[in-house]
Amino acid sequence: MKPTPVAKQPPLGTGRARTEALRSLLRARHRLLVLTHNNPDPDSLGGAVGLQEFARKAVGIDSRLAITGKILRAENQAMVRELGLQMDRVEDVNLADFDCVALVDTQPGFGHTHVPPGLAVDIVLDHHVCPDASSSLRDVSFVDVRSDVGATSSLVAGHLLEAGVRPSAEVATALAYGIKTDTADLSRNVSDLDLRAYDFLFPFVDRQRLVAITSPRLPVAYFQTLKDALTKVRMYDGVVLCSLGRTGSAEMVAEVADLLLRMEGTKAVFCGGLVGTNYHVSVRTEIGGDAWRLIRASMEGEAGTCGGHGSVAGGAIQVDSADARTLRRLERRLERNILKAMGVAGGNAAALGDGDD
Ligand SMILES: [Mn+2]
Repeated sequence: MKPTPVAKQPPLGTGRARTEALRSLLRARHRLLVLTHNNPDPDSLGGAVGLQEFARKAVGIDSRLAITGKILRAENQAMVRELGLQMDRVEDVNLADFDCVALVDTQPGFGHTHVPPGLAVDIVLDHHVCPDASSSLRDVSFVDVRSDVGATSSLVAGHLLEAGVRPSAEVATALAYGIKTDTADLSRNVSDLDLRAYDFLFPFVDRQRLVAITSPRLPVAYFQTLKDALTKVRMYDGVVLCSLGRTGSAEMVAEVADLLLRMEGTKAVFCGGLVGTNYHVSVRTEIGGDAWRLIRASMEGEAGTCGGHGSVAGGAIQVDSADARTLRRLERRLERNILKAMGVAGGNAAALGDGDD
């Protein structure tokens, strides 16, 4: 399909004007392809199926969701299963079938995002900040990037609300779960839009299925990884560092970081783990902290990419060789940088259990 040319949208104003701009762009198209970042998380999946609902109910056009990587966390797998979310792998999709492409919860050029070469992106809906983003957004017709909003799912729910669309139970539950995970149950990085979006969705949410998604059974390997991670925790004054060494997925790095932030007295958590030849990093800070500043400071001089908002940030560093020595050196550099950025003197880290008799 040949895309119908659409004039570049003027700078977007209020919520209603944004929604109208999105609707008029989609009206000129026939079939939408929705993409997320690699290994999609609940917010990107929620935002993606929410945009599909918008395309279907506010505009009347058909769409497909296509992903790269895997659905990793047990909760995310439960989300796909419980809500019957339909998606293809990007490599299995015939790109010529689509005349409109949307990126949800990410932007062109982000390190954890694969857009097939030559595929032009028409729509970007996201809430991350990235220094290299502006140049890659130049050719995108509809850009809705709001870094003050806690979840991309909230942006998308806002468009459904503005357009008067009643979401299905599946879509509403997916969007609500996306908001819940990215805002830690509406406790961090929460904007007025996140609250309004959640209120709007709540009457449509299938609470039974939401609980099934939130508390799924976990594989034994999960507990093994957690046990290993806890033995490697290093605690400084208010700063908790943890290396998972070689690990199965970047999601586990993020999950351990979330868990450690709950430790009393913790102001910031820095967690890392090597997956293949990528060293994944997750940074979490107390509410009001700036995880984005910390991750940038820690990754100074390293070959990698990072993104984040408010008290949550993540990144990945490419390592030339995945041997133990290289890993140790990298971790030492990162540790030095983050302690410096936090204004904490290094040298005397405590391990979990150090205080026991
Ligand atoms: Mn998100």
